[in-house]
Amino acid sequence: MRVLMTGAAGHIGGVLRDKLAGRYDLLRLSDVVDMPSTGPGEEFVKAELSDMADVRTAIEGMDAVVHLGAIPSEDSWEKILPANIVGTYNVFEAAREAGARRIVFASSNHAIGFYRRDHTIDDQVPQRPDTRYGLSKAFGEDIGSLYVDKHGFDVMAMRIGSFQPEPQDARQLSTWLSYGDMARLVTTGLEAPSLGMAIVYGISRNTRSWWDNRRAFELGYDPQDNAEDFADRLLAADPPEPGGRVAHTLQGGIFPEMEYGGDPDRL
Ligand code: 15L
Repeated sequence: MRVLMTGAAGHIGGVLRDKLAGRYDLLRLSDVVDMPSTGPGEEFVKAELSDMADVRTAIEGMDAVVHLGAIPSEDSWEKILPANIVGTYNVFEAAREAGARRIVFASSNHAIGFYRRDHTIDDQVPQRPDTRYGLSKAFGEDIGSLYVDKHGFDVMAMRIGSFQPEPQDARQLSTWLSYGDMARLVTTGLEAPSLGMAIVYGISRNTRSWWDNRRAFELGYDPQDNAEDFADRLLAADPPEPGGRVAHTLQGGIFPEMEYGGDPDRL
């Protein structure tokens, strides 16, 4: 299998390069910035995702795409629109043209960030984006659905929680995704016989998860890490969030609170 990874110079891309080394026939890396070196089985194609010609060149000859390239947090509409929305459209459309019908898409928990923490949600709930960034991730899930239905794609949209070497705060006891489990989830998306439109949660096997990840488990995802292993140390340093604030009540944390600042009990 020949795999294109967009956004390969980012945090997730760097970890996946390391974990996936040698697993596929070719790992083609793309990013808008130059990458200093490539390893065995890798090649680099520079691409600005909002430029369709660049994306066509990057995707030529590929069987599958791991689409990570995006602005990775909340930003202005002027930045989110070309990078995350036009860029994601271009990746799907160029993949259709090239016959690369499997896409593993880095969605985010911010596509559903307005759900309350006392509400466990699964892959079937309506999206509740919490920012322009979250809206762009909801768009990526929706274009995935369109290309599955209309063009027979297999798509996995990973609603990634908090991708860190270790959980950093009390919220991440629920949202943490370890480096190893990220690689396990991406390889599930690339290698499961059939996906259809699979929405999964990008989290480790966290005891305090707010997300019912049965769809990922059905596909074969077998996470090995659990944020609970860090709970004692973390909670001693960072006591449980008290509620009363939007950021402490809703799943998206600080994101739904941005430009809102209202009463969490209205939600
Ligand atoms: C994300 O989607 C962001 O890329 C990351 O920076 C974190 O904010 C993460 O979500 C999170 O919710 O912890």
